Amino acid sequence: MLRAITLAARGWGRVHPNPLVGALVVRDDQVIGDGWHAEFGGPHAERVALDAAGPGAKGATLYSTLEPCGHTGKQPPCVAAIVDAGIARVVVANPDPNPLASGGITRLRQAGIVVDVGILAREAARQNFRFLHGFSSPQRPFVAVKLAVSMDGKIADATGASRWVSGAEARAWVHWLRAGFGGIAVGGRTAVQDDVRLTVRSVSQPRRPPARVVFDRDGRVPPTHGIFADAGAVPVLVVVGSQVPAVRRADLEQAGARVLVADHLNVALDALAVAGVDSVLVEGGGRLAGALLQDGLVDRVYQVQCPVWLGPGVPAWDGLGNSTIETAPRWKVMERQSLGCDTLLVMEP
Ligand code: AOF
Ligand code: ZN
Repeated sequence: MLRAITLAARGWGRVHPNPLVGALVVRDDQVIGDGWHAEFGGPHAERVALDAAGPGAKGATLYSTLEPCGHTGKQPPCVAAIVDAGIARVVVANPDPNPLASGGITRLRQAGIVVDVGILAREAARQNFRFLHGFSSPQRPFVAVKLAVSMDGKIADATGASRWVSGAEARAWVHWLRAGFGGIAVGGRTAVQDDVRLTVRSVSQPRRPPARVVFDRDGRVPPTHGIFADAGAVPVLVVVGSQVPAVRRADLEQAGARVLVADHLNVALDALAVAGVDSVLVEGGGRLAGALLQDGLVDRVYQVQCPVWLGPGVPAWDGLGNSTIETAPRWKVMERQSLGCDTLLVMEP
């Protein structure tokens, strides 16, 4: 199943709003076919794996990271392909929450196939967060915060310079990560200080480029900012507080931005969901990260830990309230990974 999850990752940035899915056909402990969902609307992972396995699939086991579909959508039902191939057993990580497609497990069992559900369910769900979140909590986006942090907990030096706290590998990885989100966000201060573009600049391009989002409560980002240059091609949403004058909002709109008005972060997130941003990767600054964490609005943290000391500088998670060792929020590390000289920690509450 771990191998199927690894295969599913190849669809990152290409399959949404459909799921990331990987599948394997295994016979006598040998993988005789594998597949993944590579492109939205394209062949499903299970069918690709069955096609690769050919007639050897008869009596074999199929592993899939998601319940095989029982419906005809843009693709024919995987359940029919599995039954036709003579598969004896199906191992599934997660049931499919999509009411149109679900019911596959029941139908496989009715056809006399042994089905085991829940193998590496949490790992597969973590990978498919965007698809699953869309069914469980569509009223607000999935919120991940990504920060590159020094040994002493800073994301920029005392002058505000953050280029580059992390190394080249980590920076390339961030562009890959961006491709899997519906929006990439920063606070207003960071947008100005770092002159951000928030585009995906990597070899593999997302099917739809993520929207750029600036949480700019005080209306700091000038309408002349470079982020608006290509606002026609990749949307820019600016969330301002209600005290920002209407003329400033009009100027931002004139520059190509879509302006949302919200005085609280949770309201801002709801407004983003209404605007079609289903998931957002927040890349700073420290105050926005701290405020989101403090308000319990963060679903996942990608923290890139970097072997550098910045001394006085910009704190990573600014403005958190007092806590003691006993009461401090303590999260689970779900993944650790080397990114060149840096270390990625993926954390969840
Ligand atoms: C995928 N890829 O590998 C699997 C999916 O419109 P369709 O026919 O592509 O069906 C999409 C639904 O099928 C999707 O939302 C999910 O519920 C189910 N399984 N979808 O795109 C796959 N296995
Ligand atoms: Zn299918």
